[in-house]
Amino acid sequence: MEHLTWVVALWIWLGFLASGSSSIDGLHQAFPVVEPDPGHTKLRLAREGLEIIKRINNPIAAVAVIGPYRSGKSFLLNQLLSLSCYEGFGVGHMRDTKTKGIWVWGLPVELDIDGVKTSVFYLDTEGFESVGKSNVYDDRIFALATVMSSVLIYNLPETIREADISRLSFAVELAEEFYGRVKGQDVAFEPAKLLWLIQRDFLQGKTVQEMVDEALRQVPNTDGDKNIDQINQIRDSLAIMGDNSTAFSLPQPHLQRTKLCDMKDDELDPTYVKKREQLKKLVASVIRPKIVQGKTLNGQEFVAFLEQILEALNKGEIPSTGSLVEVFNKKILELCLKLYSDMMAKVGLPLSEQSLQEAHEKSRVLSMKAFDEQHFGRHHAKKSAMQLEEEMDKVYKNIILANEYRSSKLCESLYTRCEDKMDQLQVLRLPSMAKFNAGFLQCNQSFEHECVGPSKTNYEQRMMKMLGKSRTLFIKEYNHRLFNWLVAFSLVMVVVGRFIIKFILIEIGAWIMFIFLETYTRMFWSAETLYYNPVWHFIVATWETLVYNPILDLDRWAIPIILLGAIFILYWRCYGRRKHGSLSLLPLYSNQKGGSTRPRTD
Ligand SMILES: Nc1nc2c(ncn2[C@@H]2O[C@H](COP(=O)(O)OP(=O)(O)O)[C@@H](O)[C@H]2O)c(=O)[nH]1
Ligand SMILES: [Mg+2]
Repeated sequence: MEHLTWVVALWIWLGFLASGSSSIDGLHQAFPVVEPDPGHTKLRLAREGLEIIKRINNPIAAVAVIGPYRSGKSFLLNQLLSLSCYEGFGVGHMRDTKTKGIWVWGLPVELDIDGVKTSVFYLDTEGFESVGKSNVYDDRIFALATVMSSVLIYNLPETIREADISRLSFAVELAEEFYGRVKGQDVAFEPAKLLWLIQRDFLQGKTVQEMVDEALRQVPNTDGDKNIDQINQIRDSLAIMGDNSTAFSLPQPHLQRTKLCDMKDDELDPTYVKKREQLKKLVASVIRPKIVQGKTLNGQEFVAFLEQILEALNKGEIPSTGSLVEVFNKKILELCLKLYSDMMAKVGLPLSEQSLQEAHEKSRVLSMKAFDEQHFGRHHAKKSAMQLEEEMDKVYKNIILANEYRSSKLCESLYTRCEDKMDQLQVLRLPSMAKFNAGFLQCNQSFEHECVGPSKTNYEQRMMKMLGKSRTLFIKEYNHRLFNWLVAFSLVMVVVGRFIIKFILIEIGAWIMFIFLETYTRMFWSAETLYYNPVWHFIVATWETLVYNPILDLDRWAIPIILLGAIFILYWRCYGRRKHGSLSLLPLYSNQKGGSTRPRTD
């Protein structure tokens, strides 16, 4: 039994070892990271290389070697990684397939950089000046290597030529765009440190630094040649980048270049081996983890960064710093747009057009200021700024629409409220001009005060029309109803004079009034003459004082009061008079039975 356990344990251990070594073995090769698309003008990501990078959790740094085709880039990388040509990157004379796109060595070198464990990837690139491909493609590879690496080794087989200088203009532009960002803010990404590597001994007594300096020195341009002028400008910028660039020379490893791959270190030129080791140390000393927007990147993030950059570089005809600037400003742009939208969301709608415009201006200026403080790119940020303006305008247009909608909703409801109120005032039981006017005024004022926004003018006009109509109608009805009330009043007084108070003068007065109203005014006076008559005004004034007074709203209380009055009179008639007798001061109708006003004693 014990024996069996041992066998199982050994078997598991062996299995573990095998799987471990196979995973290392699996990585002990180069993988494509970026490859050309079928048209061989643009680049696309290669899944295998990205998978390798994604697995890394440490901060990542990359060393990329660029340079002309067949300048010994792959060989150099193998030397830096201590790999033979058979295991490392494919070296020109050995394999038919040349390096296409960008490749990565599967096993990163782990370095301790300022106490941070960093995984350094080595990248091999397709060389330029290769025939049959567009220049734009070369530029894309060059641009991508420049952006993604922390150390960019520019491998030169001979001396520095003008073409090399102008090719570096992209790196210069990048450094200019992204490096000089407003103080205290994150840089989009630090430009790679440039390492001029001059292979072979072409130096003719000069040090390599002298050679670089000479190459970067301005050349006289007496004819004002545009091309020379441009290259002189790049020279200037490269010289400003001085801090960021180092020069280094490597002698020939051996004279027999085709046999290089079969040679061990002790067969190679000892100076070469020594210098190569120095170069390794130099690379290790200058390399820093890639920092993007203030943060180091792990494998996943590095791949995401790569995707972003590649998309930007593939955009348009030629790879440009402008499109990179756009990529980095995208997030800032979104944040600033959000800032604008948030500020505008706080503005309570509806608002008058002018106030809305003012709020828009204020928010726009603030978010533009925020963008100016944070954006990347010195010269190319204008496009992003314009885009932000456009986006804000779009949001503003929607807010304008929302404002119009809210304003019309609000004014509509106020209008309807007023209309209802006016309708109510029309049907008052006891019509009162003062009451109507007060309602009218209140309606008008509350509308004027509360209805705001673009719909105001429109509704104001409708409101005026409605109020005007309502008023005319009311006045017409008012006089008419008051007249009717007067007629009714005269009749009531007839009844009161005859049956209740039994005072003949009142009855006669009431009859005269009734006849006057019903015959004379109708026959000889038009409604206008009647209603413009001072007596009518007096009647109106009395009526108004009665009906619309601050103590009692007669419109509401008239019926209860009349009922009460009737009850009281009835009571007085049936009970009170029996007790106290009637007043004898007034000429009353004589009692038919007793003929006297004597109080009854029974
Ligand atoms: N003479 C000489 N040949 C080299 C040197 N480095 C590489 N080679 C050879 O140049 C050829 C192209 O090398 P390779 O690394 O494939 O160049 P790549 O196209 O830039 O990657 C191969 O035959 C290498 O053996 C060097 O420093 N001196
Ligand atoms: Mg190669």
